[in-house]
Order: sequence, then C-alpha cells, then structure tokens
Amino acid sequence: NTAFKERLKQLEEAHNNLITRQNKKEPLGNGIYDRYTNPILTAQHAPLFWRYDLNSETNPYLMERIGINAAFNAGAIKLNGKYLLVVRVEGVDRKSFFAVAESPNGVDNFKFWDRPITLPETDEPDVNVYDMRLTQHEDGWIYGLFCTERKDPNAPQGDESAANAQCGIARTKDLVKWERLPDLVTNSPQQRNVVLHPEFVNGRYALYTRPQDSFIEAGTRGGIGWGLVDSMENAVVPEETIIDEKRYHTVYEVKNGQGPAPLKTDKGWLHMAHGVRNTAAGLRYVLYVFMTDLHDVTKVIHKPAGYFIAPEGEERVGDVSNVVFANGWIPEEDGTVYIYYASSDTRMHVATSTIDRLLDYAINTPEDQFRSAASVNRINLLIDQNLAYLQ
Ligand code: M1P
Repeated sequence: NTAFKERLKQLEEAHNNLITRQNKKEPLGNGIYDRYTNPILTAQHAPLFWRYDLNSETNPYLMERIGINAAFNAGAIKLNGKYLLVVRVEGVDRKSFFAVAESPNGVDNFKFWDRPITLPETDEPDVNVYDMRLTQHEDGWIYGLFCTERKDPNAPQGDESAANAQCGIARTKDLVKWERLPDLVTNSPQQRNVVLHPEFVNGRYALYTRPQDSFIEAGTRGGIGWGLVDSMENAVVPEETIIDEKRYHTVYEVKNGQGPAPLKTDKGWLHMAHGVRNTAAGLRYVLYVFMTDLHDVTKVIHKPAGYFIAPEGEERVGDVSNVVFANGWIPEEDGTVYIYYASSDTRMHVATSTIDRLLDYAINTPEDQFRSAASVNRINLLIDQNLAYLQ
C-alpha cells in the first residue's frame, strides 16, 4: 500500500542520512586529543531489517518489532584496512549482544554488518554479555574477553536483581566465526573488565583483571589486577596482584578497570582505563591514562593526575548518566590513535590523538599528589616557570 511504501522510503532515507553523515573534528581541543562533532554509532544505526518486519502483509503499520536501545562500549581492531568495532548493542529487552560495525576511515560512515555476532555459549548459558575487549595476540588469534552475567544462584528468594559477573572468553580470526572457550576462573567472587595482554610474558598469557566483592561494588577488592595463565583454553588465575589500586579522593576511588589492551611504545606500555568516583548524584565514570614499564608490565611508571576524558555536553546524559567508558582503540602505522569511547551507556564516539601526544601527556602531566595544597603548589610552580619564560 502507498502509506507503507512512503513510510518505508522515509525510514530508509533517514537511516541512510544518519549512517553516511560526515564527522568533523571539533575546533581547538586540548592539544592531547580531538573530539568529533557527532557520535559515531547510536541505537538508530542498527539496520532497519533488524528492527522492522518489512513485509506489508505481516506488518501493515510498518511498526518497529524489535527495538534497539543503545550502542556502546565497543572493542576495536583494524583488519584488512577497515576500522571494526565489536559493539555492545542493547535491545529494548535490556539484553546486550555483540555486533560488528565497520568504517572506511575510523571516524564516520560506521555501518553494522548484516547480522549480529552469533556467540557460542558454554554449558552454563549467559544471560547477558557485554564490553568485549579485543586483543590481537602474538599466538595468532584475536581474543574477545567480555563480561558474562548470570543471575546470582545465592540470591535470596524474591531478589530478582542480584547478579554474578564473570569473564567470558572467545576467539576468532575474522570476527565472523567465534570459538567459545571456558570462562576465566579466578578467586574473586565477581570479575569484570578483564583484558588479555597482547604478548606472552615468560611464555604465559597475561591478563588484566578486576576483582570485586559484589556485582556493583568493589568492596574490599578492586583495582586493576594482573595474573598469568598457561593456556587460554583453560584459563585459571590462582592469584591476582593489583598493579593499579583504587585510592581515596581520586577519580578512581570507588573502582577502576583496564580499558582496551595496552599499546606498546618505545617508552613503555600505554594504558587507558576507567575510574569511578562517588558523588551526591551517583557514580561518575571517567577515563584515565597510565604507563607501565616495557620490561616489567606490572610496574606503573607514569600516571597523570585526574581524568583524560570526562563526559561533556550531551555525553553527560543517557541511560546511565555521567559516564564515559572505553574498551577499544586503534593505533595506526603513522602514529595516529583512534580512541573509541561510549557516553552514558548510550552511544559511541571517537577522539583522535597520536602516540607522540599520548606519551607526552602521560610522561609530562603532573601526577596526583593527593592533597589540595600540593595541587596549588603545582600551579604556582607552572606560573613561576611561565613568568620567568615570558619575561
Ligand atoms: O554503567 C557504567 C558501567 O558500569 C560497569 O562498569 P564497572 O564494571 O566498572 O562498574 C559496566 O556495566 C559497564 O558496561 C558500564 O558502562
């Protein structure tokens, strides 16, 4: 019928305009990285044929049958010249799943592949899966480590929200076909934000972990942990050592977690992580950067004070407001780094920088000295240096 056809045409036009719109760098920036004007992925980027029954007989009103709520927290990798994100797509039913979105240039024209990822399961089915970190490991596989969430088996009767988070592991060569491996085993009751280090360490696989007491609260645990395993086919971390702790009155006082796999540079491993602090308005998630030693990956050698990226403008509002979260970045041969971050558990953005700039930031930004008076001293020192220089 004509109304159906007209509506379909309008939907197609709107979708096409959205997924082909160009992105521009925002002017000026802070010298460390550049933000871009538009989000790179939203719920509306999901293909129409995932959401609408396109048959006018069975869907005469051309109504959305399967709603998508959000597209966020994506892992990232460059393969065959394409910038690929493994996106956490969340339906209106609250279930997250993974889907690959591809761009020719890393900053716009992201388009979802035709089908979401079909992720094999273990004997214990996942209820919800999210936040995949991709690591191109030197063993030749691309690993995807993600959170698998299931109902807490010890939840008291009537408690329908207590959950258990563990680290699921899958591997692939092409992001199309995935092999599921057993979930990671650790001593922590809850485990999220686990990331595989890209190189062997003393012949073993190395994992960044995040032990937690409960689903939301780090409790007596927390911090970015580290553990070695002999095999990813049966990954057991008997003991985690904390390499980057949570600490009072910092942007990571409540909890923190490794972002994507770190980048190897000639000055050390470059890491991006998220830090969480408490406020009267709830938790605030920001991103921070630190570096570890090239020869001892567990040794933090530089750590700028405070946040690297915090939510700004429309980024501040969404399903879980006041959140930025990143689990993907792509380094280029020419030194460019594409930083993929999500805002407020709702949409994906890109920021660009370079390895040189990120190293300069990580090495030369003053570290947190944990007291207001020390912060004032740092500012006065800079003022003195500037006044002397400008004379
Ligand atoms: O809602 C904010 C974030 O909360 C969790 O992160 P963390 O494990 O550090 O608390 C995750 O659910 C993450 O996906 C989400 O963005």
